[in-house]
Amino acid sequence: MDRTAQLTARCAERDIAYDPPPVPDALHVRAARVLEANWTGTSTVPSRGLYPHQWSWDSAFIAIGLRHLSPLRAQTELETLLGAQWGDGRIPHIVFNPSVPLDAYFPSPDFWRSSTAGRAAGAPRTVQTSGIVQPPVHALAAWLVHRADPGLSRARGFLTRVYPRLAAWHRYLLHRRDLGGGGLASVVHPWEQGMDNSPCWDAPLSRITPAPARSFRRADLDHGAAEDRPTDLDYGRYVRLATEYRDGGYRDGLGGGHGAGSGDFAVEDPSFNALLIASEHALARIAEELGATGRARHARAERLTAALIERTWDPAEGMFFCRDVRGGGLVRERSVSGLIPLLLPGLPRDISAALVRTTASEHFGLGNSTRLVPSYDLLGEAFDPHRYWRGPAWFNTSWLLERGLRTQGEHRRADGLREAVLDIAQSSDFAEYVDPYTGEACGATGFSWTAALSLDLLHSQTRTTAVEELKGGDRG
Ligand code: 9WN
Repeated sequence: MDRTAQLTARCAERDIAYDPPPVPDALHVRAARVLEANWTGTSTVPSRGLYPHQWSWDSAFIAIGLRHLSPLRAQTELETLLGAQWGDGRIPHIVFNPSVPLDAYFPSPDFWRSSTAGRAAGAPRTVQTSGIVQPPVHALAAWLVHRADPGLSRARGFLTRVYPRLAAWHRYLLHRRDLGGGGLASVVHPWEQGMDNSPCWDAPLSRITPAPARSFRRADLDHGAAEDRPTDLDYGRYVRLATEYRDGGYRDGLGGGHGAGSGDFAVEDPSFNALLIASEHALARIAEELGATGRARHARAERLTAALIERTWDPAEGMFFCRDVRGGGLVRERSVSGLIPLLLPGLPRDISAALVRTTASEHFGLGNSTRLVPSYDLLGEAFDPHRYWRGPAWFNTSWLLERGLRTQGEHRRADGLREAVLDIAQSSDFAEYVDPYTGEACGATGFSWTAALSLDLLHSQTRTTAVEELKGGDRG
């Protein structure tokens, strides 16, 4: 008989009710353990084996969950990342841990050579980083982390210190990365958007000559099954683009010379820009908390929402699509990226209703054929339920969709998605990604953002949304 049963029996003998102490939720305990195991002292690795450094958007998602365990650690997570910001405002997609052997991850610091090749762009001297970026979830994360413990945040001057860096980051994206000239930010490498081998990149990438396979050695295949990962051909193209960007001094813009930023691959992606808009709303709230006005930033967020609709919304398909800035035109591949604008409070009613219908349609199966929304169209020619971003469901996109459905008032659908996330996170041992039909684990387990975002859903009131927290007053 366990201790609770013994105490219950003893109390029953004396005719008194036994009121057991609150038992911490098993999911909470297990998720906290994952984040503890992946904590390095100043930041959290996405996964001990596969990704042994700090990643940019991973850290933002991780901080959003960590705030429920330790607001101080959540602040530190973001401050460590921002400490590696470049002079031109970019936040690098990887901050390398110098104590990790070079061959543990490819491309390693000696490939990126940030402190030399990135000198003109203001790369830091003392820390080695990559030279590309990832989606701007950071201001949103900083605001949510502040809200978890405003007293601690104010005492440490957290927002005062991060605000100028976050503002410079958004300036970089809005000015240096407006490669299409329509007000949106472009990504210049598939790794920048974070959904590395999404079928959305197939057409724009087909213009890139792959680097020879013998010129590099992949480290990811030491940890993951080849059939769950991008192909060698994909990697050849990733390496070519990154090499050219580096050899061009990580310069951005159309101006002459070589470099990915100057030409070959430039795409306006709906989720990258939706996250920029949500983060711009968050920056407005941060400015207000610091005693300034957030009006100009809220207005900019509204203008960006209008630009996103104008440049990437397809009313006939009820979907946002990527815009291939170099090839011209929309890339008509349905990716989960095109559903993420659900997060935006300023979305016109007809667009949000159509987007919800698409999420529940046979292409994504929310609430019917799938357990979690796939990364890519179930009916698409390239769909593969196990290959990375070509079909599997991911937990960061599930969290964004859950928050997005609530933003649009779709609480019943959001409740179902929340339940599925919590259930599958636990049963898959916090997998990196899962089969969207069965929830079977793929890639790494003990994956940090899976643990962090499950914690956030567990702790967040189901009727509030990340974006509501942006609009509401300070309840801290
Ligand atoms: C390249 C760390 C990162 C995530 C990305 C995911 C994967 C890297 C890789 O892992 O990308 O940045 O080596 O495959 O696609 O979204 O941030 O978890």
